[in-house]
Amino acid sequence: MLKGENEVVEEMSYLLILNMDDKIQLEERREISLERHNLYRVYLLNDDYTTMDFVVYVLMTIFDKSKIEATSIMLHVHRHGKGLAGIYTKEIAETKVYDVERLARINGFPLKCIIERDDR
Ligand code: TYC
Repeated sequence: MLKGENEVVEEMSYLLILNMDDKIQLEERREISLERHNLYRVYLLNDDYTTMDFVVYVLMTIFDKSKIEATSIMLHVHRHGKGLAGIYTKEIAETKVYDVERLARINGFPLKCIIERDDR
């Protein structure tokens, strides 16, 4: 298996062929066609100063959540310290973190988020 940004996964597959003379032939195939993209989890972190309304606004505008979903994620972060905002490719996850923290600073809040590799 080759490791990198886009992991290439080697797969074996087997094809059963019924020949004209009724003989069954087994064909082995090695495939290196499956590309698995590395994904990253973006978490929001709790703090004592960012308002609940602002966190809901961030989740709706930057993470495309509905008001109900955003409120539920915000309350989870408030109670447990950390909550999943979304799962993205590396570049998009990094952009989300940048956008959240820039919007927070502009509005005078210390809201932070972190990225964790999603290795399921
Ligand atoms: N704990 C904040 C408050 O009581 C609300 C909050 C929720 C802040 C989620 C950050 O990621 C956060 N105002």
